[in-house]
Amino acid sequence: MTLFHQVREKEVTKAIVGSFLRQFEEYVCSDAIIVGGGPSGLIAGMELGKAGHKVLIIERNNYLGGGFWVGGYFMNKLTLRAPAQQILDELDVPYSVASEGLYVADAPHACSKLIAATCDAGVKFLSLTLMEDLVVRGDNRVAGVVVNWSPIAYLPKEVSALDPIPLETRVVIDATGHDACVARKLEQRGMLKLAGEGALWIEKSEEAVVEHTGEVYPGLIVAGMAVATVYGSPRMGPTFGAMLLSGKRAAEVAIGILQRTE
Ligand code: 48F
Repeated sequence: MTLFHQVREKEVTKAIVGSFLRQFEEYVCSDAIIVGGGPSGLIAGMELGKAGHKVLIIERNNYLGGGFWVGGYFMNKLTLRAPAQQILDELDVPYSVASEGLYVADAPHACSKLIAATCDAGVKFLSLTLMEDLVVRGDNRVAGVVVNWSPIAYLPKEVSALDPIPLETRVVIDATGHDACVARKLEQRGMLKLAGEGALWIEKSEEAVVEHTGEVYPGLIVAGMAVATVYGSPRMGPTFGAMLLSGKRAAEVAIGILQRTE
């Protein structure tokens, strides 16, 4: 008599491979692909998932959460200004009042709740997956992303010449943070001009990020710090309210596009 049910090794491997491949095949085509699993990308995915859309988040790291795990200076504390604490309430994340209109939460608690809520909304993930390029057809509309395994980027050139694969979607959200990697791909081809983010100024930055969150090119929405890089607004430092509100706005814009293009 053993504690666990008897299962052979080959069954374990088949369960992993089968489950991954079934999901991968299903998400070769989706309603929305979000590149970047940081706070803005996760919130955008959660809202799109809750609205019933088929969403895939592409994340180059082997973990989700981006800068939301560590907060400022690796101190594992997140600050948010009102009214963004309402999103912590929605996620059931505890926080304390630091001063009037300023709130502090434990980063691991907030990040793990946000990831769980995004999973609960039905969003799927491809981690250790790098967005290498975009699919843009003759109608000048972003229609998908081109991905490869992240470790490919760290291999010597002689062995890294492995073709990536394309995934089709109806709308792409660039939530890659300060690098704005997706928008950058369009800039490299002269299809978009990125202003580059300005020096740190929290109040101005948060307002500007939320205000400018939207479609920058047909089929491509920018969210989170990628917005500052595209529009040249100040960087914001260790405060996260605008990331959450920007993610929500990105989802609203995406839902509008999905309704228009049905
Ligand atoms: O950097 P990140 O957390 O972006 P965000 O949602 O939030 C920014 C804040 O964390 C913070 C800040 C404001 O308080 O200044 O920095 O805008 O998450 C971006 C995610 O995108 C992934 C990256 O690993 C990270 O998890 N990423 C970046 N480039 C790629 C990518 C790529 N080419 N392919 C796949 N994932």
